[in-house]
Amino acid sequence: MRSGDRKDVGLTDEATYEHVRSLSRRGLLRLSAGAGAGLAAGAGGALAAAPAGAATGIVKPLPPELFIEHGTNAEMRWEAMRGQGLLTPADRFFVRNHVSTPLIDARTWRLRLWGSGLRGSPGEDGPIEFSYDRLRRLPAETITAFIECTGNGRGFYTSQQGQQVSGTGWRLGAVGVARWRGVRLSTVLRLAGITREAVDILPRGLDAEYVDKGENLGRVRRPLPVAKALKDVLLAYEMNGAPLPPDHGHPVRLVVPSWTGIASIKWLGDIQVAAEPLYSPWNTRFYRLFGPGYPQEGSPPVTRANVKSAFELAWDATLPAGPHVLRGRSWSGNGRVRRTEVSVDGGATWRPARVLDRHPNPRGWVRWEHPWTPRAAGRYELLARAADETGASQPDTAPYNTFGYLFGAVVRHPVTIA
Ligand SMILES: Nc1nc2c(c(=O)[nH]1)N[C@H]1C(S)=C(S)[C@@H](COP(=O)(O)O)O[C@H]1N2
Ligand SMILES: [Mo]
Repeated sequence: MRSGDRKDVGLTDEATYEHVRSLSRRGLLRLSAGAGAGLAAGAGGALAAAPAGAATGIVKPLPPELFIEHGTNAEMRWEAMRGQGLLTPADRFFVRNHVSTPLIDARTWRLRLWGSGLRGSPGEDGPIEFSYDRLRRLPAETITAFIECTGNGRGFYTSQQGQQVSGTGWRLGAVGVARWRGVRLSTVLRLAGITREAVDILPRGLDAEYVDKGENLGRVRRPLPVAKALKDVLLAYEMNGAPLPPDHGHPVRLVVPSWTGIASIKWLGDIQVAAEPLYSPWNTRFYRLFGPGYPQEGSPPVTRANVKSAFELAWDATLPAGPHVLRGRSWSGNGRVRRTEVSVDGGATWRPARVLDRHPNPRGWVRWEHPWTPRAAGRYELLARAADETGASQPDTAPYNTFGYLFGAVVRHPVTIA
């Protein structure tokens, strides 16, 4: 479907998103009586308990030189990207699990689409199901895109700004770039008979129900506006040329380019397609900005990732004296990174870094380097700050929000010259 059908008037920015949702809410209230059968769809595949890493629930090995464990999550150490190409290999890609990695058999797995925003295919009654084989026979597309947790960098609210926030205290390693291959979500939505009245979809994972402080919130699911769903979202079954690994959503996950990681639902089981706005704890209670300066119900749901930069260097690294080439990467959910600057003196002076990627991928990251010959032994703070094609750049401090989302400020990276 051409996105023109639904006038793609920047529906992917938060304010417009919220506006359109409230309009359709008003228009559709009268239609939604009796729409309470919302959670009718069951699990779409056989589940087995993963022989997961003892405490984390993550299947792949988490060698300490590549990862920092945080409860059920694992953060990539940035020195693990040094010497790598554009992509983050799956063996070091961060994992963010609300619960734990399920093992799903692709042969019995089904993706089910249902809801008031579908007309249904001719001759089909009720929900429409796609097997793994059927998805793989549909036209395939490959994209290179980052996935980044909304809370990436959260730890710096506390360590750099002295603020208390709740959530995993990531440094900058909750991001990775991969080559994803799959079917466009728009292809599948069209085959399922999406109507012009559809406003939101609700993709839901097959991982176990998420219990938050004793309260069962059900399976991980987060509404996505139809405009974004039809624009550039992929139902991915491959990562970097291999079948999706269990921890990253096998057999099929969403990849929602440029938006923060929670949109990219893993272990996809079903997708509700609705002619009315949809809600779940993941777009009401979480993944909005709360705190002073925000309304009681929070900001509109977080959508795009913000601008960030990281050095491919251990945290608190000790380096020998002598000439070095500092390397790093910058990325933004707003589009292409235009420039990155580096400071080796704690932010007193800045020099442009040399960007290595001639044609930056607006959904990926750019690599850059900066030669550095420290004058003396001792402690240094290295800083990198980027600006993207919209002019957005990295401030000295990140505006506070209670969950510590979207830490976009310049990170002060300590190193010692021996
Ligand atoms: N089903 C399901 N999907 C999910 C999650 C989850 O816990 N369950 N976590 C989300 C979050 S918060 C992030 S940041 C990304 C992380 O993707 P990755 O583990 O492949 O890096 O997956 C998203 N999709
Ligand atoms: Mo996340």
